Amino acid sequence: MKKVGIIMGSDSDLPVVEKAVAVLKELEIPYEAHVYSAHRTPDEATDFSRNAEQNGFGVIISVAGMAAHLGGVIAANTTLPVIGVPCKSSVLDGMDALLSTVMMPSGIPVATVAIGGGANAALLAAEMLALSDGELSEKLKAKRESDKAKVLEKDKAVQEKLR
Ligand code: RP5
Repeated sequence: MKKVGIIMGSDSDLPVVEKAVAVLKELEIPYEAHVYSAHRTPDEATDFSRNAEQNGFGVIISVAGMAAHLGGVIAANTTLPVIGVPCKSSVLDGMDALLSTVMMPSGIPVATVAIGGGANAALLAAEMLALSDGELSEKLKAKRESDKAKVLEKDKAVQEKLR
C-alpha cells in the first residue's frame, strides 16, 4: 500500500498531527511524519515533496499554522494530492492559517480541511488511497458503521440522562 506523508511546520503542531496518526494507525495505513517548514527549512520541505512519489507516498498531509505556506510549497513540487490542515497557533485563532492554506491560486490545489482537522485529513487521505485498494475501502465502510453505532449509543445515553 502507498504511504501517507505527514509534514508539519513545527513540533508545536504535534497535537493536530496525532489526531491524523490515530486514524492512520486504526486503518493500518503506513505513514511517515516529519517536521519540515516552508519558511525555516524550505530545502527539506521541497526535497521531500519532489521525491515523495518515487519514495512510495500516495498522499501528503500538510499541517501548519500562522502564515501557512507549507501546503502550497509541497503541492508546487509534486502532483500527488496534498491535504492541508490549518492549525490554530496565533492571535488570529487559525483564521490566518486557514486562509493561507485554502486560498491557493488556480493550478496548484491543496484540499483544505477544518482548522485542527487532523482526523478528517487522515480519513480523506484514506479515501484517496481506497480508490485503488478494495480492502481499505471495506475498512472505511466498516469504520463509518462503527462510528455511527457509537453516536447512536450516545443518543441512548443522553435520552436516559434527560428522562
Ligand atoms: C508554523 O508556525 C508552524 O506550522 C506552527 O503552527 C507555527 C508556529 O511555529 P512555532 O513557533 O511554534 O515553532 O510554521
